[in-house]
Amino acid sequence: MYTQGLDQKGENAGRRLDDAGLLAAFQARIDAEEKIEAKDWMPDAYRRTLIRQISQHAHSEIIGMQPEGNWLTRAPSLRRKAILLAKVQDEAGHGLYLYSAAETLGTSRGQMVADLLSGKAKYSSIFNYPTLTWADIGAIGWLVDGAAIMNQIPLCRCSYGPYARAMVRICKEESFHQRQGFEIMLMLSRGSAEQKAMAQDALNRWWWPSLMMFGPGDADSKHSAQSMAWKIKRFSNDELRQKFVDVTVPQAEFLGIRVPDDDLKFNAQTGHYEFGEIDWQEFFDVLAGNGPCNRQRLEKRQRAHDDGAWVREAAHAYAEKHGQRAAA
Ligand code: BYC
Repeated sequence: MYTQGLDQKGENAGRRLDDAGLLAAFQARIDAEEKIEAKDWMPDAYRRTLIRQISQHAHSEIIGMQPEGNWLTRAPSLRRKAILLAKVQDEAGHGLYLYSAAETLGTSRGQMVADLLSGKAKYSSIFNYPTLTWADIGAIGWLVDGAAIMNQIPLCRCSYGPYARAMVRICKEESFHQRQGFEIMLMLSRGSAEQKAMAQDALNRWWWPSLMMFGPGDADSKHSAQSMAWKIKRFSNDELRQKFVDVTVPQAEFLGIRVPDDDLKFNAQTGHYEFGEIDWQEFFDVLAGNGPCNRQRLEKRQRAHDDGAWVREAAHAYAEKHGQRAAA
């Protein structure tokens, strides 16, 4: 491949070509829908953008285990417990594929975890809200995984190969997650008056934070234009949010529960639902670390990291022993 060829000729050969030429060749590959691979030349900003986005995505999967894990011991039946356990384990797996994809860009797992624990790296705003009732587990699967799929299916076509390939499997699993969430909501909404009220209350609390998952509005999204030119993102934040609303409102109607938005209405001319103003102040507060559960989430993650120190030490010792044996 052209850019791999550049790498093979060594750094100095690369330096002789001017940056503009390299950038133009890189963009031409993107425009031709070629996948960029780990050893290919790429602009530093492309590498940094991907490390930022993929590591934030990985952290979201790992922190996302907490609100759901909260209900593992209180799931209403053995069947529900087994399903939820499988889902939470899937999220851990997603985190691991994504950390691996980010590592191909030259960062290390240790560095990414350190950035998460120090508060430097972000994770999805949605996981800073509490899971107060069992219906929240249904709402997370239905809405949060539903929003995740809407955002992540286009990432299967992301220009960076390792990220795009990781997303294929993740999306298949998210699809199962979304359905299990919807099925919980269906059971509750067809159940007793108390169960239906619980489903409604969960929708009331999770609707707006789910819309915030797609990120700030396009006018305030500082990374979107460049990420779309690089085909990391294929749709803007607002486009994906609109698609999510259009798909999800009829599902709420099917469940017989009400989306908590007085301004929500279907526009027959555009074929889209119009919806009310998102409370962006709440979103930016959560991003700044002041959501209902930010501190709790990071403290718990830090404790788990400390408790796992012996596992990491044992793994290092084992790898070292094996390395010595192989060398001998
Ligand atoms: N939460 O310029 P923008 C899951 C930040 S996991 C927190 O639009 P971009 C699941 C953004 O990072 C779901 N921060 O950024 C797991 C940037 O800040 P910095 C996670 C947010 O990157 C377990 C600033 O705001 N999914 O589904 O172009 C159980 C400006 O934003 C958020 C992914 O990570 C947010 N919601 O677009 C169940 C998908 N939104 O870094 C489910 C991959 C924005 O400059 N990520 N920010 O300080 C993406 O697709 C994009 O990164 C985003 C944001 C659409 C999220």
